[in-house]
Amino acid sequence: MDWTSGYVPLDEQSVLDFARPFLDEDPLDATEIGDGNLNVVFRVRGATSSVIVKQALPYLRVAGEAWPLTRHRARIEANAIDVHTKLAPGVLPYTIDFNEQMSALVLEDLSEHVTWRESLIAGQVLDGVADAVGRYSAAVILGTSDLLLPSRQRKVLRQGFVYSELCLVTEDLIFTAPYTDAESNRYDDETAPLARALQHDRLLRSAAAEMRFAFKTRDEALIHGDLHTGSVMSKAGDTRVIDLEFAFFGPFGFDPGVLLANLALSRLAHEESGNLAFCRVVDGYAADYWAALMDETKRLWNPAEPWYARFLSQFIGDAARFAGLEMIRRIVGLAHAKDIDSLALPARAIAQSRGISGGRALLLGGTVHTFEDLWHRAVGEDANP
Ligand code: SR1
Ligand code: MG
Repeated sequence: MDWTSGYVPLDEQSVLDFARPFLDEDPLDATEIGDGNLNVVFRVRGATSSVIVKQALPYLRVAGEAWPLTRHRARIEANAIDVHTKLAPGVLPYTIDFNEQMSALVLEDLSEHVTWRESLIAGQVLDGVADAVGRYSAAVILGTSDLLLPSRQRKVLRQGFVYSELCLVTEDLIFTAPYTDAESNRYDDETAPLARALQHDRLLRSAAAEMRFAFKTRDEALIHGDLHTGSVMSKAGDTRVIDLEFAFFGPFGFDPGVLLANLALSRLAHEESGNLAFCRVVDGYAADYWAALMDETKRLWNPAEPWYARFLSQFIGDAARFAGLEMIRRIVGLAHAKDIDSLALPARAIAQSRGISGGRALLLGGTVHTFEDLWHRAVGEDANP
């Protein structure tokens, strides 16, 4: 089959032929392993080697054909992997091929890695993961910003990553839907009164609108755009950041906010399950992530620059507010945090309520100036049980 003449959705059978040029062995078998909301992902294996084939569908997988999307996100992901790999070598998955017509990436198989989220849910410690992701965040944030990248180069790069269809999805799911009676919202009966109250919370709606405006207009850096703990995979000191289809030029604080929010939800889940020892691990992850981000920022940019302290202050303030929105939408919106959803009642309902309160405190509790303040607000009064 000629795989360059047009788009064909792959299945476990046809992907064998598609992937054969990259494996050169026989027999091959394939399994669809995608558990994300957007694409199909196949692992294709021979006796000695394997690859991942990730294909964009012309619609949002989690919503079905009723939510059409172009397949352009595959091109965005391929390009973003290239740019971020130059800035953070070894952190992104190695791209073996990109087939534009098929909207399919052929990627190295990280079969021995686990997602950070799954390891968090299992209570398994991954060494070095937070440090690696913190350094990655700093490298891509600073490296694609006007702080480090020469203007002319940046203007060209900027044109390749405009506000995309997936930015519209984020705009809707994080900044709008949770504060309206949107059909896409999903919440447990126990959480319904809190979820509905968000729709009438004028202060919160105003804060969400302000941050939505920041998300849409502040094209400060080529960010990952969906840096939750399911977008990180790790094994024995080798950490990778995956799923770059949401990449766009957005605000500095967005990626750190999303990441810290997902860690905070994990922390709440462990606390409500009574797993206090693992709470300390998650506290450590969050602190290590932020420390690595700051350390690498200092290394890449001149801390003697008079503007440096003010820059950092705005950075953490924004991260805190984006974190608040991410916490709330992972409880009442379309895409939930499995960390909390997998709890039994009543722990699940308590964690959900605390997640919403933490998000609200981050958005409305006054400007956050330090990481400790951010984390304390996110995980609540019982940060040190
Ligand atoms: C409909 S897509 C839902 C979510 O999945 C992605 O990973 C993003 O987080 C998005 O908001
Ligand atoms: Mg994803």
